Amino acid sequence: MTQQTESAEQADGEALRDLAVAALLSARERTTLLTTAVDEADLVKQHSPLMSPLVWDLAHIANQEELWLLRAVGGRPTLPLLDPAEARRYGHEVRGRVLDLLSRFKTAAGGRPAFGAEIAGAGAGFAFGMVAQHEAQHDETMLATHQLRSGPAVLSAAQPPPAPADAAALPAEVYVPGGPFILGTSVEPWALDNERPAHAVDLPGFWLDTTPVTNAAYADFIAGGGYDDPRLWTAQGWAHRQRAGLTAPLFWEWEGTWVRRSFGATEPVLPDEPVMHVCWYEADAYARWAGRRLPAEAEWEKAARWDPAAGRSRRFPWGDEPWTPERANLGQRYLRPAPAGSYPAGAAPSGARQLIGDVWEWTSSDFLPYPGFTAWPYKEYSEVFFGPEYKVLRGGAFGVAPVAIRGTFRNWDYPIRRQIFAGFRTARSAAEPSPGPA
Ligand code: AVJ
Ligand code: FE
Repeated sequence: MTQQTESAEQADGEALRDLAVAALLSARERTTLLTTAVDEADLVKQHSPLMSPLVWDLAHIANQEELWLLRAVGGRPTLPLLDPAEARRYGHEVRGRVLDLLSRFKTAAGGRPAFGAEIAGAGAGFAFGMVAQHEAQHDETMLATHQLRSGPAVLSAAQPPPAPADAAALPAEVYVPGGPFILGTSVEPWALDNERPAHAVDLPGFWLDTTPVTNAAYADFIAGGGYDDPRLWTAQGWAHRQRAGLTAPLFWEWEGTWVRRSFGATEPVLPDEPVMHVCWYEADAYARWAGRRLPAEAEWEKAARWDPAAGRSRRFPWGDEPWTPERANLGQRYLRPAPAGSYPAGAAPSGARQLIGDVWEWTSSDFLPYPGFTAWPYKEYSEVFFGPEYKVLRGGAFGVAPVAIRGTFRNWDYPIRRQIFAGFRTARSAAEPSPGPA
């Protein structure tokens, strides 16, 4: 076996500093928009028992930034409940001091920044990358709060372009050959603790859907009685389906045809758009109905990162270069996923599309530590969540900022969760490449 490697495109300290500044400013721009699109009463209101008021996210973002960038890592001050004006003032003050700190940044000997928390194998400046990702994650959480609130639309965005000409002719599935590959990373500078360390995993060959499962395909599952057949569901899934009265994705309504609520507007369900707002149990039942299964997390990452020709794992499906708007639907530029088959420039070597962006993808895997995991910089980021009660999601959605997603990124949630921007694709095992069903 040849030595497997992961690509190590280590940016130098100055470049990472500039990336941190850009990611912090971009996240704050989005935070500001999400918290000024509604009035003050709306900011302090709890729109759903599932979500905090938006003002909580606002103050929490500033509090984490102060804790990790302006104080020594350690004691966590309790956050007083702030009103919107206080929360804004606090965020502004913390950010001013952080930008001041970054502007006084000096590159230390060896090209490493002179400050910032160190993590084994990662460059310094990690704390800044972590804080930028944290704010971006809460921007996605706040977007989910916006989707749950009632009342007229307050957010607007352009429509994603129609699917490219070749989308209709794409094969339904792509083959990912068997063999070992490198899962996780030890070189990605801002990879979080749960993505580390890089390690070899040997997988049998498998087939994976070329694109996420569409609304049209999911509507067939509903029309075919998928919600009424307990044989398609796990025991826990069926119990949940019964208890919660699930009959369709969250936000869907039947009005002689399927319509859905999207950020305050009611619209037809678009047939070729990836399905979203389904829980893990629904995704798992659909896959069984289709005679398939959810991909394991390692399968998803192999399909997204492994370059068989080069014998190494890429940072992203398209290669090692950073995201560009042609490569994936990220950053809340559109407030919906793009049609299935979009983003040919973001395709993986296997030919799979839209692995990054559009919708989070449920995997069959529980959220567990990789061999050699070390909690960093605090156990509450990942470690306290490891275990069978959480399922792993991969790839990020249209609401995720580019700084907060990469081929190794791991998200997790309860299998009943539906308000997140999650869909899925399906897989099947196969030892040898052979034509899949039409
Ligand atoms: C990684 C999305 C599960 O929102 O609970 C935000 C990210 N951690 N603040 C979450 C996070 C701390 C986390 N998820
Ligand atoms: Fe947080």
